[in-house]
Amino acid sequence: MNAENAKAVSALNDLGHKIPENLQKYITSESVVVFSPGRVNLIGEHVDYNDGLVLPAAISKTTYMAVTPRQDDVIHLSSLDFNDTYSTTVGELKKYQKSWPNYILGVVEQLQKNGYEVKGFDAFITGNIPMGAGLSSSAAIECATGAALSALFGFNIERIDLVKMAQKAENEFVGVKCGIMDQFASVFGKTNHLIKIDCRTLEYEYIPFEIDGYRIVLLDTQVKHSLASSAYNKRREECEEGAALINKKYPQVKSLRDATVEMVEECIKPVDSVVYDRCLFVVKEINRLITGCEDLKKNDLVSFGKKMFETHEGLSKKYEVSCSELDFLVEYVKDNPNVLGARMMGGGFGGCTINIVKEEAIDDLITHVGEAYEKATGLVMKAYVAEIGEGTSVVIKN
Ligand code: GAF
Repeated sequence: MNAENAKAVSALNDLGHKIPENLQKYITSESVVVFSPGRVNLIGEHVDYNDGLVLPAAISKTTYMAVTPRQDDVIHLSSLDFNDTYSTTVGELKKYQKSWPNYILGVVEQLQKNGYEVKGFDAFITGNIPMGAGLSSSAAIECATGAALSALFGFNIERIDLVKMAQKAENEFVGVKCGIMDQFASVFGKTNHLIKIDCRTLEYEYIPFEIDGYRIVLLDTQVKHSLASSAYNKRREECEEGAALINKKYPQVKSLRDATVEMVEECIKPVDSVVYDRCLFVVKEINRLITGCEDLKKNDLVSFGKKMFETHEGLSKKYEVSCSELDFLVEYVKDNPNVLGARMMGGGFGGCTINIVKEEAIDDLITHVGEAYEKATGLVMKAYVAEIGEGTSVVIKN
């Protein structure tokens, strides 16, 4: 590492961001180093791909990536945490069994499709985002790749275009038809702010997140059921089916964002009870986000917390993307006066619940829920207090 890099590393240390020691030895004078965070989402679940509004934030758990140019056309990928390496070439982007190299190669493919000439490079990645916990470690890898290669090869890509390419990489190369929320939150995150994103227009607004005396606590089920990505794609299809049914009678409805509860009742209920349940949840969730943001503006956390429980109920019973482990964690804290709100978060079928918890009650809560969870499921729960941090940043660029 040269003197400039050493300075950058120590400046980052001062900001509480450490370039992990295991990564430092791979940083040369030609390297670019970026970090890209995971995310939480306060409310607005499974609505991004229905053109709705969402309220995520980047967290201070991040992926770090160092990329260095090569003289040939080889792409060499190395995960320091998995102790795993993959090699391919810029002309032959293979899909692997393991998902992490695909997140990187999917972004390379998008760059190429958009006319950027990616040359050979070495990438080393490490990080501290819990895997499979629904905190979007995949989006973090995708966004890190876009930002790192843009800086390495001088593409100067706008942040919003990095977001779109990262999402497309997941849609097309990985095969998960995700919305835009995770990649947007990872790139646009801002310390101590939520991002209210309109997923149709991509306009966004930062909302200061001040919950005096309370913290966001993530309770991690430690499960990730295998049907997650196929069920996710199926939900998206069901929503599109529902929107098309409404569109026949109300042509102004292009997606569920434009629909009302009454339209869902009139046009979908008589036709398909499953699609009806899915769409009813989405339309109500979009409305819940709007009123939830008003609660936050008025600092009415009690009312906001109730909405989180309602969201969980809908995701579990109507949208059917929860699982017994997530339901257990939400049910267990429901009547606890120190917990204002709790719900499953992200795509579902495992991962974390997000909880708003009184600061002084956090330790006790984690102990008690953890014991009860282990007794009920035989699994050891994990818990994290989420700090809201910065979005994707290039931290070393020569
Ligand atoms: C996953 C997806 F990647 C997001 O786009 C979003 O749909 C979320 O599930 C559910 O709100 O994280």
